[in-house]
Amino acid sequence: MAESVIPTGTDGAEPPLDGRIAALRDEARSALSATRDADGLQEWRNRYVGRSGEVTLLLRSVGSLPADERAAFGQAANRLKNELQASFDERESEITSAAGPAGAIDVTLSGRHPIRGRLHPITQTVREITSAFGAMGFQTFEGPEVELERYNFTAMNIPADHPARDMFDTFWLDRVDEDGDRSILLRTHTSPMQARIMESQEPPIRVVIPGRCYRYEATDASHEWHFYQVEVLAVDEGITFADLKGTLYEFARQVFGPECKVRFRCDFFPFVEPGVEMAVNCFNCDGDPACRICRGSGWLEIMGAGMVHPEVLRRAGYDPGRYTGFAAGMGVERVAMLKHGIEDIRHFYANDMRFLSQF
Ligand code: FA5
Repeated sequence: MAESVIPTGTDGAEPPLDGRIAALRDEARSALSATRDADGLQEWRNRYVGRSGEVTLLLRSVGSLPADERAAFGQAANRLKNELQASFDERESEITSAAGPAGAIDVTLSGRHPIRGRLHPITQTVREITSAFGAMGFQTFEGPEVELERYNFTAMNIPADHPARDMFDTFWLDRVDEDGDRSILLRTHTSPMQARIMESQEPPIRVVIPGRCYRYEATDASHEWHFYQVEVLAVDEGITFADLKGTLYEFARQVFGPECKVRFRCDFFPFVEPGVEMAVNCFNCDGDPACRICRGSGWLEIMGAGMVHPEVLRRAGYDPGRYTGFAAGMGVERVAMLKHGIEDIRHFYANDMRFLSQF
């Protein structure tokens, strides 16, 4: 038994048994009233009533006493144990209620940092593209992803059975109209919004339309079966090919920086005449034949563009003799890949936080 707990007489002799119990009671009580928090309570419990506590040891010592003293001492030690346990419970509830209703909350602990969300890199790129055009006076519109065949194809000068429909491998919805033709699809490009905008507004028109598109194609490093495009449309009197070049070049400088170079080459789309593809210089090389990104050409195509076909204007109810316009459709993932040097489009939709948290 610890000397500090069981006082001995001044002459070194053991005090009487009930004196030892009384001394331990006094000491334990005053230690209990000095406790201030949960840690202090735990420490007290270990010291007095825990498995190796003073009272427990006292009880264990009963067996070593002379037989005629055991019963009285054992009862007194048990009483002490129960009494101290009751005092402990009381003190514990005093301390807990003094800590306030939340009890266990320690307001001095530092908080946990919440995980901050961020915009997906494609959303960031869409916003960057639309704000570059916004600075040139273009308004942003959105439209349906589930589209009517007549907007996706017919209004864009791609009638049924036109070979140009092969350019767009299409996801059709399982619905046929009264002629037995399929009439609803997941839009293959944002160009149908040209027709929707033109039938609802009069020129002058300057709009950009971001949105998701779907194509029934195999995926690879630069192709996804779903991807974003931003459509650009300007229609007014006197719009020329020079406006198309100037606007798209300015967009490229805004998004890729003032050193960016662009290249226009002839291309075919049934809804523009003439049609072009626009490419920007490769971020990875300067025409290195071994470059995996541009395959040695030094250029990366990011959009199709051209002067709005007179037939598309006519179908929309505009007079092609009076109005002209230009249109473009760019791949947002391709723009993001160029800007950030990303080699594989599939990273964007793999939901890997190691990739996404870089943006
Ligand atoms: C079109 O979709 C035309 N509607 C673009 C257009 C609009 C031309 C207005 C003229 C006037 P194209 O199929 O080339 O064109 O697609 C345009 C861009 O979308 C491509 O340059 C590319 O950046 C992106 N794109 C096309 N297919 C995919 C795909 N499977 N995965 C990722 N991006 C794609």
